[in-house]
Amino acid sequence: MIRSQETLNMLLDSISRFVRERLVPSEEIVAEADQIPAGLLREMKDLGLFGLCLPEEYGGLGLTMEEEVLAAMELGKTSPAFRSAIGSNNGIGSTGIVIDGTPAQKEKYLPRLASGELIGSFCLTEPEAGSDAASLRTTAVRDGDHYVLNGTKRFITNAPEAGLFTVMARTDPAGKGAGAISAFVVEAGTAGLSLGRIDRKMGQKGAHTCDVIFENCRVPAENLIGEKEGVGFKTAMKVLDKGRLHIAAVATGAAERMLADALRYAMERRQFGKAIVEFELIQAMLADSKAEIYASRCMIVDAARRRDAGEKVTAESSCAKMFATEMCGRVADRAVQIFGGAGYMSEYGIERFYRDVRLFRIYEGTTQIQQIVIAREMQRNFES
Ligand code: COS
Repeated sequence: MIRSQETLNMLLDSISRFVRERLVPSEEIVAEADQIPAGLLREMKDLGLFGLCLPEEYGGLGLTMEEEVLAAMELGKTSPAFRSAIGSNNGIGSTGIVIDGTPAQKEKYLPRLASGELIGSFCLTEPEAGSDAASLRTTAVRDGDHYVLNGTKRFITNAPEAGLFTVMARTDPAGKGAGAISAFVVEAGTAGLSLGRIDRKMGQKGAHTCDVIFENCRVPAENLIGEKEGVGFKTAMKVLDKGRLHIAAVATGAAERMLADALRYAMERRQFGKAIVEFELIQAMLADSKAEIYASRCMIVDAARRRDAGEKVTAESSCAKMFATEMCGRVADRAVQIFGGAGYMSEYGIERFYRDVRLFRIYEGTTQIQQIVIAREMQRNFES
């Protein structure tokens, strides 16, 4: 749902201009330094980018899902590290509190997440629990008016910068399944919480991940999200339903960017006496990419509208994530191919995108997990 087309156009224009004029020129510096300059982060805060999707009553812009995916497509048109910096505050690092938190939890944390003063992160994955998230082993044992957390979370995006962690842990250590899992908010600096060293990744330089380690970490009972035990896995899944749609939009924006770069190169690069864009085999790669991006946009906007209308979009969100991220991988591959030898060279930038976008098919659920989610929803909704 778009609340006001005029207001949204203004927002999308200002994001698009910021991406073009401030972020794109800094892509190489960020990749080299593995760090977004502090000045740029400040500008992102001033623009309100950390609170795009947080409710207006807590200082955010309160974007609807349809508005959010359109904004995410614009943000996707530059290095994914920039989107990642604001991604967890708008998504997995705050959504648990937004959808299932108590009024007091919202009051306490959302305004600071919306302003970017606090960085949020989402701790689900563990060394032995990746795709099989319900098998997580981190425990949270009640002790008076606290829970004591023990366990290790792995590959946690923005953890090195985070001030607040949404942590899924087992409140019934004897319970094996998803029903024994609860979600907590844990503040950085809590005794017993420590970080591993920053992971060295294939791409997305400037976006950081690391282990988050809990050793007898005492968390006040009031930090149990919704003050309800046993529903943390469902909270995590609902967070991912929304997050997957967002990632689909970011992947689509990245594909648009790579296609634009490939088209520009094909128009300028001359071989056999003419611009290579005149060759039909190049045209086929451009056309296939254009059509797939268009299909992806249509899917994402449809799923977003359904979510805004209150429909459960678990299957649609997974369809969009699977299609958009796989499509983005194909577009990245074709873009490198169109650039030819130059596509393999760092100075042209396209190889960096090729590595950066590889993660889209993995995080917030691999393509294979999306297939499982989609097929299960089909089975669930089957009427003979
Ligand atoms: N919304 C609300 N509830 C949901 C849900 C959703 N989208 N998906 C599952 N649930 C509920 C189920 O209804 C079930 O509840 P009941 O026991 O009351 O019926 C419970 O959660 C457990 O669900 P399920 O049995 O489907 O869990 P599984 O262990 O079989 O696995 C998958 C579910 C594989 C889909 C899940 O583990 C998953 O998404 N894995 C990937 C994790 C991931 O994306 N990690 C990326 C890192 S986070 S950036």
